[in-house]
Amino acid sequence: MGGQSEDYDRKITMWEQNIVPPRPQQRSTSFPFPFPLNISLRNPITLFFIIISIFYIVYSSNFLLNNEYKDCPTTEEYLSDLLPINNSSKEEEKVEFLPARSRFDTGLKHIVFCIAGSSNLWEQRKNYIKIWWRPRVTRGIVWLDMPVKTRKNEGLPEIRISANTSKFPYTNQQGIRSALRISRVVCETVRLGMKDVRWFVMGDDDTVFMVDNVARVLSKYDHRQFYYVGSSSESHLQNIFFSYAMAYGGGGFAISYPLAKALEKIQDRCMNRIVQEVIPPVLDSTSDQPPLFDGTTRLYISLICPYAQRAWIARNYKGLQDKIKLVPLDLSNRPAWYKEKVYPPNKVPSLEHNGKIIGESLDLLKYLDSSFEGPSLLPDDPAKREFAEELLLYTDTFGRGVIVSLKGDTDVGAPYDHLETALSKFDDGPFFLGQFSLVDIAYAPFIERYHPLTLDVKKYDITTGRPKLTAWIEELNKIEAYQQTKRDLAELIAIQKNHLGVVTP
Ligand SMILES: N[C@@H](CCC(=O)N[C@@H](CS)C(=O)NCC(=O)O)C(=O)O
Repeated sequence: MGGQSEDYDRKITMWEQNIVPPRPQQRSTSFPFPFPLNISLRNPITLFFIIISIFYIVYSSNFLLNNEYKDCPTTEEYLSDLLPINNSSKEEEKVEFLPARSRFDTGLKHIVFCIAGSSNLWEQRKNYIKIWWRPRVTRGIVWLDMPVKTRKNEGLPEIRISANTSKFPYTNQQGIRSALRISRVVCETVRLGMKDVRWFVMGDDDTVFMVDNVARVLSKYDHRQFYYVGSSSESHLQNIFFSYAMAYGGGGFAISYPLAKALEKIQDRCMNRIVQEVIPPVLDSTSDQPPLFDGTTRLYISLICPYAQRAWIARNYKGLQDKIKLVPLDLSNRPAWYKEKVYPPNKVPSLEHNGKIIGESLDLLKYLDSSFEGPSLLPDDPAKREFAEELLLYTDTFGRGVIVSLKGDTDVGAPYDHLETALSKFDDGPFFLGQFSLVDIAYAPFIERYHPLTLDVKKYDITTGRPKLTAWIEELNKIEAYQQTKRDLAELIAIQKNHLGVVTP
């Protein structure tokens, strides 16, 4: 005790020796804090920290105040949003809604671990898995990008190779493409059809699970309902970028069986849908020409041209975002090299492919469909193909009819009546040929402009009394390939009015 108190005294002495007499307080530019902090607002570093602190406080209070924890939607509510309308009468497709119980007999045998790993880190990362994995007790799969060397009796889960995800568009320049593969590990595990599964637990290859704890926590939740259990990331930045209201693979998260089954049905479709393409910069007369015929396929467009939009929609619909590079041009300040070296007609769209340049939007639709993979833009039915030709031919007549009516006194409705009749020909879908096709693509950019333009200039709504056309517009707007090509409508209308020389009355 005596030794300790001497030590304490010595420390006190040292502290006392270090006390510096307070400096005289600066006037006006210092905060009047009751402690000797010399904070000057003129100091840029101090200002920087104050601004950052204000941002932080505002951000955090916003998060805390607006983070209302509403009652979780029921499984039925979730299902109605997530699943396509299901007319099927199959019994097994129906989800049962059972009364809630307070605790369930969920054990380790009901849990399947879905581990996302990578082949190049496998030799180190597998040691993390060995810490928690219990051979013949825990169930699960490690999903890798490529095969790795394995040894017998290593006490590790089964290794499988993830499916190829190159067909999915990926345009996040800050991200890494492997995120697509990793996001699919739960769905890929669901597809294995393992028996008696209540929960799928996703984790990274360096996540260490306390497996008994996992089972104990999950037994609190009704595995027959939709549940997604986990926690926000330990990284503040991740939460800010993505969301505080989501769980991350680093700490692992669990998905109940019915939710995993529902997600498995829609995830790939969602991945095709939600990726917003980053459009490359628009090239003008000051821009260098991109290399010509270097093996890259390029679609030269203008972001506001309806003809170019046709080819752009077709490229997106066929899922060719990675294969066909967009080259947007500023037509009002066009680069001279475009006419001289790329496309002498000097119009957009044009496609650079296999050492040649192809132009004319309607020809391009057919070319894109026949020369590239992806969903077909024309049905096989010869009657539908014949009707497609007829409607493609009509595009010019239609355009002329609309323009004449906008500028003069001819019947505004006549061109749309023609479309309404055409849309009634096939009743196996809301589109011109029943299912979505290149005919819809040919008309879409023009209706997009003419609909509001006619309303503005002629006070005439083209959808009134035309249920087929109304439904067509509604369904068209749900097509992501088209959505992604839409620009600011007010700007498009202003351009059209200027181009046609029409004014709002
Ligand atoms: N018939 C062409 C028309 C293309 C077209 O007129 N594009 C306009 C832009 S919307 C253009 O390039 N105009 C430039 C010009 O005429 O000099 C097609 O269908 O591709």
